[in-house]
Amino acid sequence: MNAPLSETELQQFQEDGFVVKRQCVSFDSLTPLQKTIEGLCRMQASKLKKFNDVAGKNPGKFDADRLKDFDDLIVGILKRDPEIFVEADKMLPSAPLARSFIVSSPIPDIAEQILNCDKTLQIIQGPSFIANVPEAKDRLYTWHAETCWYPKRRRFVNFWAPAFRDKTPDNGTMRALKKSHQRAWDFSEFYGYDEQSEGDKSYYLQYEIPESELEGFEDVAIEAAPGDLVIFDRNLVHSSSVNQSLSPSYALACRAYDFRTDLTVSANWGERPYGDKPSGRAGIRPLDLDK
Ligand SMILES: O=C(O)CCC(=O)C(=O)O
Ligand SMILES: [Fe+2]
Repeated sequence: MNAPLSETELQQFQEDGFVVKRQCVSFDSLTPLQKTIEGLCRMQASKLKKFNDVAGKNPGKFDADRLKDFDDLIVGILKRDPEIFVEADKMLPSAPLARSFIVSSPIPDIAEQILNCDKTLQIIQGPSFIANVPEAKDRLYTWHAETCWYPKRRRFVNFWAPAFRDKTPDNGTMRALKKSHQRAWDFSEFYGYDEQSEGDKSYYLQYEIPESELEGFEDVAIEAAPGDLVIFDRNLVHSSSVNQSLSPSYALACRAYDFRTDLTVSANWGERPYGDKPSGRAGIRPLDLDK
């Protein structure tokens, strides 16, 4: 295997907890992935009468000049019936062109280099498709680390790639706290994003590391373009940010696991002793004293 990350990139990943590898994902695999996402979303929408207006369009006709059509489809579905999108996103990793996207990307080679785990033993989750809609907060994450979501997994690495348009500090990019991967993090659990949405189950579940614990870290808003790949440590503290532009922005997220040292025989990477249980969970709320 040729080492896909240079010495400098690897060192940056190890020291900062993340690195952006520029222009290493081919557009030849991003375009079919976009068609797949569009196709799955239209297929889902076609099952509901209320989506007659969007479902009829031919997904095969997509091209980059029609990004606006793609935006309208995704935003329309998310605003009117997010479950349609959520289920399409669950289908995505099993779609053949999404598998090709992973296989033709440098993700397995980078995972081999970082985890020292041969590709025959890697398990790759994703891609999942993250849409950040202007001004919407229901699909955003507050400060968290992936270790809190995958507590039974000891060795894995995260990948995040802008899809179909640039990610900028303005349009809802990922933020990362430099060098925050060097310690373990505790967290509080709640649904919502801010004070107004606290407890609202139509918002994401958060495993939030309170801001009061995060003082002193350098906060980096990732600036990246389609083709770039962000590689980040399982312990790195990161968050979404509100999209203040007029167009949605998109990202693809994947994780590569080495299951060899895990203390479980389960294939479910998301196995966790806590979660989203209806009872016995007193005090599920943000614990940030500033809020
Ligand atoms: O893109 C985002 O909004 C957050 C992404 C994230 O938390 C992740 O990929 O782990
Ligand atoms: Fe995350």
